[in-house]
Amino acid sequence: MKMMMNSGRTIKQGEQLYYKESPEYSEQTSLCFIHPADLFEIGLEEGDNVEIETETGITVFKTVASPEVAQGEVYLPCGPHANFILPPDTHSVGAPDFKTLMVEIRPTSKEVLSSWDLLEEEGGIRYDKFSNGCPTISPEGTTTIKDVICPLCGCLCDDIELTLRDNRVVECKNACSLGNAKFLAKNRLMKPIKKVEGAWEEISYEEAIGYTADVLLNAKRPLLFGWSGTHSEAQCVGITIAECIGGIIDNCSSECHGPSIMAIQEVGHPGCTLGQVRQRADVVVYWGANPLAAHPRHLSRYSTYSDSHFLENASSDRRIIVVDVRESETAKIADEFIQIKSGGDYAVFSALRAIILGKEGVLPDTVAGVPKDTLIKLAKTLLNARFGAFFTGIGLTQSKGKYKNVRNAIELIDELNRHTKYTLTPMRGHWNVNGTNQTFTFLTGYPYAVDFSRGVTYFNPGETSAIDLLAKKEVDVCVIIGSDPGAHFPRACNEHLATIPTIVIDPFPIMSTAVATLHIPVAMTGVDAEGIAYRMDTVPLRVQKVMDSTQPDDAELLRRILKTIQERNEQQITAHTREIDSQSTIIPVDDGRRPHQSG
Ligand SMILES: Nc1nc2c(c(=O)[nH]1)N[C@H]1C(S)=C(S)[C@@H](COP(=O)(O)OP(=O)(O)OC[C@H]3O[C@@H](n4cnc5c(=O)[nH]c(N)nc54)[C@H](O)[C@@H]3O)O[C@H]1N2
Ligand SMILES: Nc1nc2c(c(=O)[nH]1)N[C@H]1C(S)=C(S)[C@@H](COP(=O)(O)OP(=O)(O)OC[C@H]3O[C@@H](n4cnc5c(=O)[nH]c(N)nc54)[C@H](O)[C@@H]3O)O[C@H]1N2
Ligand code: SF4
Ligand SMILES: [Mo]
Repeated sequence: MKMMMNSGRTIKQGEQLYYKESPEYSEQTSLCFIHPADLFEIGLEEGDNVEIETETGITVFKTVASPEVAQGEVYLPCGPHANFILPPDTHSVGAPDFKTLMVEIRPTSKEVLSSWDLLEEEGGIRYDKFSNGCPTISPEGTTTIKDVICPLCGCLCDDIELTLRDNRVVECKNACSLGNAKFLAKNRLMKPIKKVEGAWEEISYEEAIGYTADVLLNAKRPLLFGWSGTHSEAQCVGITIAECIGGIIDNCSSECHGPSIMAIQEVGHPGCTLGQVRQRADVVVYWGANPLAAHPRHLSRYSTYSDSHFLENASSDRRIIVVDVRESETAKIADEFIQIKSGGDYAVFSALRAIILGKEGVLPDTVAGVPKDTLIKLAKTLLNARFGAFFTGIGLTQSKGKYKNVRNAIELIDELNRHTKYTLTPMRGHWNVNGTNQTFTFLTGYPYAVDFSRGVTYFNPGETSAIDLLAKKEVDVCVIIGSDPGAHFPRACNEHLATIPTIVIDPFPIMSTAVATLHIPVAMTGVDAEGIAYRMDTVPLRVQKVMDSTQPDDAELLRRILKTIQERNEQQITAHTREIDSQSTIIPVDDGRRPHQSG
């Protein structure tokens, strides 16, 4: 049966992000949420397996009956299983069709594969020698530290309380289950590991740094990708390396909220701080975002459940509206849920703009599955706000229309601002993905996908963005830092990563480790490393460390790689110059050849 695939966050998938080697992670990423009527039509019961096929791949998922999902659609958790069947085409924006892809679904008696199995099919080799080691050093006895910042999602909650004992975080208070799972994660990688003849061998940091510098120096089209999972000081060193080697540097926004940035570049950003939303907003709209699974404390700290300086009965006075293609967890607790057809956002924004302009007569009876009356009622609610806040998710940037959806959302905000006060904030995913856009922009002029190969910066999502470059096999060396394409990129990208020198810099063994030639472990920001991160509303916060580390942090490691590149580059230039000098004594300059052409 042909169905529409939508993929995204679930709370349980998120709880396993720092346990990707575990069977529980594979269990969570291989689920297929499907409407009971569709299950019946395929002739299956909940829990039976299905095979999902696209032009790119085929793999097995376990069904979960979910009346929340629209008939004719399936919802897959974000992870290696969904991406095993995902074509890498990004339609020139950098982000593939994570949320709108036609797939073929049929019953199967085959078993679900583990994430490691999938990565091995993509050309990788699993890493499963866990020592349960611990590179952190806590103070003697038991220590409790308050007001710690959670380095997981763009909310950067700053009220976490951690208890440390025996070099580990042993208790975590106030965080949601995602933050909690990250703070308590244990399987850190203890030493750099290198793939030698198909097996993993431990090597020294010095050797790892030398290898990285060498391959980067000799690369023709090196890509440095990730950066959302590290602090901004490290991002700045990374940009310097990219410039030094004439490489490309890209960050996770190219596959995430990059399209939101493209829209903002076109029509501006009516933003505000989260504090303003908390104190003033009486209408909050989550559009294509599901914070209960992806930013679990957003509602209690800034919207639905938070108190407010200016609203007397904040939780009852505030109206929460959710627009999604399925009845997500957040939709269930909203005052109003508008269910639209997949990819129908652009039309719905246009319809709302028309209504607000007094042109509702031009509208048909339904727009993208939403009755006209519902839209008129929604427009009234929006107009009646004293302060309205839109939070837009990747349901807009990764579905049909991509950046144009966000552009139209901003233009709706513009329209509403003729009548009352409205703002829009993208629900930035990683804890420092917004930081990547700040550092990239202030150092290079562009927010992501920056190509230094021309000697000046060049930015063209769809051409200089990571998924496009890898899928076209353009990259000959890749450094992955603070990101896990092994779990989150379409399979074609991983298949290419497995054929080139790929260096992973990450505190944990991750899915990308499988396709890497070298993995260098580092201290983890927010636990044993510190630095600046930018919250989703662009407020910079200093993420503190709570323990010392026996490993370098990202900034330090990258500085050492940069220094080695500069030294070896110097040596190569000196050797090259010496060669030219010696040849120029042999080759007469007046024979028409410039000395360096002979070298
Ligand atoms: N649990 C968990 N939390 C995370 C992460 C994680 O991996 N796991 N990752 C973090 C990251 S990187 C990010 S970017 C954020 C993302 O956070 P969100 O933006 O909330 O991301 P998703 O859950 O992928 O998608 C949001 C919603 O878009 C809906 N959607 C799909 N298609 C359409 C459409 O055509 N129109 C509309 N209006 N909606 C549509 C989906 O049904 C889904 O409910 O989460 C962050 N937090
Ligand atoms: N099917 C499907 N696929 C998707 C999506 C989808 O909706 N559906 N969403 C896409 C989106 S929006 C995104 S952003 C990506 C997910 O984006 P990824 O970047 O792949 O997300 P994570 O797996 O959380 O990777 C973060 C990494 O940072 C590491 N890390 C944590 N702290 C530190 C540190 O201090 N230093 C370093 N060096 N590393 C650190 C963690 O160990 C982890 O490996 O997935 C994309 N893929
Ligand atoms: S909402 Fe985000 S920042 Fe806050 S505790 Fe949860 S994961 Fe951490
Ligand atoms: Mo993201």
